[in-house]
Amino acid sequence: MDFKTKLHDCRQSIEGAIDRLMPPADRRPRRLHEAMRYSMESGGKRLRPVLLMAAAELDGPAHDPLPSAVAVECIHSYSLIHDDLPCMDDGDLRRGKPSCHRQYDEATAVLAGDALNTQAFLLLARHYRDHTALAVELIEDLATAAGSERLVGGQTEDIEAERSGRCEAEQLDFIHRNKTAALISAALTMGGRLSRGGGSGVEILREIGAHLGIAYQIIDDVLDATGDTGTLGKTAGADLAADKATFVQLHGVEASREKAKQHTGEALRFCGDLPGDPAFLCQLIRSLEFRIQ
Ligand code: GRG
Repeated sequence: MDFKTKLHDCRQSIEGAIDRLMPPADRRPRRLHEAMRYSMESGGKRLRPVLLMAAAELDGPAHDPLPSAVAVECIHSYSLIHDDLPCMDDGDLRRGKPSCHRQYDEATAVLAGDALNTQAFLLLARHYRDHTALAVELIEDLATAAGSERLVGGQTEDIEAERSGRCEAEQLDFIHRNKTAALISAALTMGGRLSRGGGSGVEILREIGAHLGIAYQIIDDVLDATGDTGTLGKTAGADLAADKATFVQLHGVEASREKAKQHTGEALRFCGDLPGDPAFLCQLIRSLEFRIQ
């Protein structure tokens, strides 16, 4: 099967699982569940769940990876909802649509984010309860990546840097490693744990995620500086307008592209050490270097 078809099929199965595993929109309290689904179903690229599925199929999945894939997307969606809030980045547009607090209201958006955060761990506990050690490892991977030293920590330093108007290369690196790369790495390690090899490649997958996450963030910065709002589905030039420290602001567009290429190359080099067949994962990594949104 060619890469595009495989990617399309993979996304379809993730969309189907989101529909099955999220609380119905008409369940009480209705507005909250509608807002959760609004954000989960508003057409993101599904990068993290697709990476999880690709890692799970390295030696063939031993356990159903879809509940884990949805759990990772729940954390991602919650982080985007909260990032768009007026007290954070104050974003009006997400994936070409009004951001959650614009579509509903601020309180509903905060609560929808909170509920997606807990929904992630509920899915892991519920779907892997018969494999206790696996369930605990998955929960630990995701909680670590989403926690105060990683996703939330990265976001915290991002806000601090913006408020102080100062951001050195070391702090920008901390922000990228934690705000962006941590969840990408967790998606890969969780996928590895669900594959038949039972996580024999987990440490390699963690390294791949670290490089891929940095490359992904740098490309995101380049797109913010060079893309247009229609293509990106969010306000282009927002980082520059907010005078936000980004890789592009510190190093310029060309050096940023070169850095993204280096990290992509490192991620691909680590793929060579993985057990099983990493062909789909390698194709995914290559495709991300040339993404347009
Ligand atoms: C509020 C705890 C908390 C964290 C927010 C996710 C985030 C941290 C901030 C969003 C801003 C940003 C540029 C984050 C870097 C990660 C990133 C590139 C997010 C966008 O992910 P995509 O491109 O989005 O996978 P889609 O819409 O395709 O899901």
